[in-house]
Amino acid sequence: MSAEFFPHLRNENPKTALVEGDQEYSYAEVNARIDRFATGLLNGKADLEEERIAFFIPASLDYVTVMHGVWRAGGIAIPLNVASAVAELEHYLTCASVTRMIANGKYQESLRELCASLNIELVSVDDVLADSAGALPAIDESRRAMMLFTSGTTNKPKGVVSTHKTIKAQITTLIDAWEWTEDDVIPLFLPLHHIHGIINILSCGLWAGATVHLFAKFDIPRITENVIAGTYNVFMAVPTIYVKLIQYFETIDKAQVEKICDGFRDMRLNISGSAACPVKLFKQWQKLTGQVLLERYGMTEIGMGISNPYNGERRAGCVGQPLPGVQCQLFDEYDQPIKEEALPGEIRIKGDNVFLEYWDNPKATKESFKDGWFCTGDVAVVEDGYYRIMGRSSVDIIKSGGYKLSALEIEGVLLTHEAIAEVAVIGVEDDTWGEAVVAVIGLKDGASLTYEDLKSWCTDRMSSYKIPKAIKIVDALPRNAMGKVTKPALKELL
Ligand code: MLC
Ligand code: AMP
Repeated sequence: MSAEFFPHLRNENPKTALVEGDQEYSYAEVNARIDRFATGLLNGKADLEEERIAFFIPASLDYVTVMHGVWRAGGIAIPLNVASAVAELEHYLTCASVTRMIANGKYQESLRELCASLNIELVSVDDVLADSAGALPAIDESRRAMMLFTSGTTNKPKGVVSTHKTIKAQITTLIDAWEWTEDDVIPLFLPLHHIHGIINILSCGLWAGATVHLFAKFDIPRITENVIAGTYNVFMAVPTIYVKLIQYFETIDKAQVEKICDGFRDMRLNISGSAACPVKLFKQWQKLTGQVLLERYGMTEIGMGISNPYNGERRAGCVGQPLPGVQCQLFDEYDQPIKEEALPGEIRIKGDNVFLEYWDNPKATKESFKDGWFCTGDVAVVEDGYYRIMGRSSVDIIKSGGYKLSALEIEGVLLTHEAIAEVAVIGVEDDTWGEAVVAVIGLKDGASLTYEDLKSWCTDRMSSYKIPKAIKIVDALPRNAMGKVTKPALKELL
């Protein structure tokens, strides 16, 4: 990879890059370890030639080592969700034709059977690390670098492939727009299989020469302790995190709340994104902490597209304006660009920030572009120069806790339950999660089902955030004259 990538990751740089528990790692240490890992991956080869290497590792030095090691050795990095049910992983591994899987300890154990059945080599980070760094290939930035899985309007998630150039564009745009510097210190508690955690926090932080504090999960007491100590000056999260912080404030004493809020007040920037930030939440956060949340809009396929300004008016309920280098245009249902304000249309995006392709799926790739524009499926309107997101064009996409979920994927799993004859999954507005997953179920003749039974049945089959939070048993799902289930009508049943 060229030296222009992650310029602070150098052997001579003593600055702290990562903090993990009470361990600190300098850029020099991280860099040397990445080189050793890349060397071990190559194991004598000159270049991995886009071999797909998956990893099942929580936020840690090892995660960073593997991601960058794969990049430097010429592979495609596939970070997997460590909160996935193992049953969910088979699709990712087969879809991407993964040949090697990196996982440590208990994570490795949980994958042993699956990897053996798919003929995937399962190794730990230590197994791969070479004793010293060897020669690494020069990687052209047009080459594929990363594959992230995203749910869509189809049953199974698709692999979104970005190149080194895509990743560079996504990172450098944000570094300029949000004025990242080496002095920044940021906590990272979001999952590391999505761009919010990977690009906006971890990669921007490391590219800028900042310090990133790694947490395996959103550990409110530890994170707020550091907020009080003034450790962080930047904070980025999904709206649910701000809701959970406010809920936490209601459970602790007032003096402590004030200290935490003062810690936030002293930061240079608080960002919300990945799902709509309700105006009520924006105002509550401002009242508590003095911070005017900077809301921005993005997507796995494009990185960040639209953002409120770092300097200037941050408008509640709006996502701001297209970021520099990102072309953004609203289109009507006849594929005509909308030139006037106040008329809603689909957001379409062009620019170096846009992904290359859906892996092994030329049909889906082709269908998602029109005249070179990537069609996001999100509907927005421009008002007084600012974009406001109105929703998605598909009811089958649910955003819950910042996760994009496919109703069809969840329905597909639920339909394998022996008691369920038919099912429709919908997202229902929820103060904490944005939307909560609800399943409307028709049972087989003579069958019965309790919510608790279904929840425990789901636990081995899907990640916790996909499990329906409520079910409604009906005699038959409402259908229109064409015999199709009408999801909006379902909401009225609840
Ligand atoms: C978890 N639970 C949910 C839930 N998720 N309940 C309803 N809806 C959900 N979505 C339940 C669990 O089942 C469990 O219940 C309890 O909450 C605690 O689970 P947990 O996993 O410990 O939850 P928590 O750690 O509090 O998770 C909340 C969260 C997490 C906000 C930290 O959802 C999260 O990390 N979200 C961020 C996802 C993200 O990064 N998205 C960005 C995608 S990129 P019980 O009953 O078992 O106790 C993107 C592009 C862009 O969107 O623009 O950025
Ligand atoms: P993902 O595919 O998981 O990357 O999720 C991307 C989707 O999240 C977008 O297509 C939007 O629907 C949604 N999203 C991201 N940011 C915002 C925001 N600020 N407001 C509303 N929706 C958002």
